[in-house]
Formats: sequence, structure tokens, C-alpha cells
Amino acid sequence: MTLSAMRFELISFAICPYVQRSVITLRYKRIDFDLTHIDLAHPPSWFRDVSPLGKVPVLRIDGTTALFESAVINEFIDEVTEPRLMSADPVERARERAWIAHASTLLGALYRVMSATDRAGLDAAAGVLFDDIDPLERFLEPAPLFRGNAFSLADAAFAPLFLRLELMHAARPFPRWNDYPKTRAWAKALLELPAVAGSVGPSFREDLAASLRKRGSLLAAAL
Ligand SMILES: N[C@@H](CCC(=O)N[C@@H](CS)C(=O)NCC(=O)O)C(=O)O
Repeated sequence: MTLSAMRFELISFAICPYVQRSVITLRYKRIDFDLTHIDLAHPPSWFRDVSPLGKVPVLRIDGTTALFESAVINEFIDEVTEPRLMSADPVERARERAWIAHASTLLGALYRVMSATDRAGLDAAAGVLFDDIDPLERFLEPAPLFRGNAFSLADAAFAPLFLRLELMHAARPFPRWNDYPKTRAWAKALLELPAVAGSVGPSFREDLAASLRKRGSLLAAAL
């Protein structure tokens, strides 16, 4: 299979942050791809055949091979296309993977914040989220991105989190988000990148609010 022959199709759910990681990676690398949206509540019958865990994203290659798990999909895209977005140094690469895994933990924590249906639940979930954001401020030196000026897969992994967090913060401020100037500067630099800014559709905010409203989320009304 030669690189130039590969045709990519990303199976997506419109507001999924994990899909967005791969959209960002493909856009940053200027790789053509098809984006196929499905309704996760009523997935098409073919979806179970291509997604072993029933989750998006799935990357279909040439209409046949299907890959799942956003971090794995992104590393695959990175291995087969240029410019490479992971460090050439194995130690640095391992460090990047560890922070990418932490970004997934943070997305889970943010999901619980966004889904909280009462004040006590929201405060508890926000406490967990910001306890998990704390290590970013203490251990990372984004300048302005994860790896200086070089965009990396760690940036692609964190950008969907920062997008949602900044949206929520603008609607209903989280005092602790103001305690992380380095992390927020990183978020700002990332959200300004065209590959990130264009990685969600124009109705993203409304779609997110509608999805949260369906779950009885306290924050939905603020969005
Ligand atoms: N670890 C997975 C998480 C993907 C994930 O949870 N996707 C959600 C949508 S944002 C999903 O497909 N949920 C459907 C389900 O859990 O049944 C990844 O990084 O790709």
C-alpha cells in the first residue's frame, strides 16, 4: 500500500472531541479525507462491523481496513504522512504519549462537568477536572505549543479539551481556570491555529448545547 494511494474516511459524531483530534491532525497535514457523520444513538448497521467498541472515531483506509482509538489513529496518520508530528527522540515520544493519555483522562473529567445536572455534582466534577489540570501547569512549559513552535500530536490531543473548556468558561466562569496562565496561553495559541479553528462546524456550539440539554446538564442553559 503506497501512501499516495491511501484514501481516508473518518467516521464521526459531530461533537465528539476524540474525532476532533483526528480532524485536527488531518487538517494540519493538509491530507484529503471524507468525514462521515453518524448518529451514535442510532448507528447505521455497518457501524458495528467497522467499530469493534461501537465508538467513534474510526478511520477507514481505502474503504476496507478500519482503525479505532483516536490516539492510535493519530499515530498511524502521523507515521504514513508528512510532516511528522511526534518527536524523533524515543524518550520525548514516550513523554508525548503519556500526556496524550492524560488528555483523554481530562476529556472524561470535562464530560462529567458538562453533564452535571445539579450544583453539587457540577462543583464536585469541576474539582476533579481542575485537580487533573494542575499537573499541566506544573510540569509543562508550552512555548507556545507543547513542543515549542512545532505542532505535535499532543497539541492535537489537547485542543478539543481546551475548545470546550474555554467555551464553558466564557458562558459560566470556572474560577480555577484563571489559576493556570501557562496552560491557558497554550490553549489560546492552539485555538488560534487554522487547523484547530476549522476542525468543528459552524453549528458546534449549538449542537453541543442541544446535546447537553438532552442530558439535563446544568451548563447547557449558559452555553
Ligand atoms: N478512547 C476512545 C474514546 C472514543 C469515545 O468515547 N467516543 C464516543 C463519542 S465522543 C463514543 O463513540 N461513544 C459511543 C459509546 O460509548 O457507545 C478514543 O480515544 O477514540
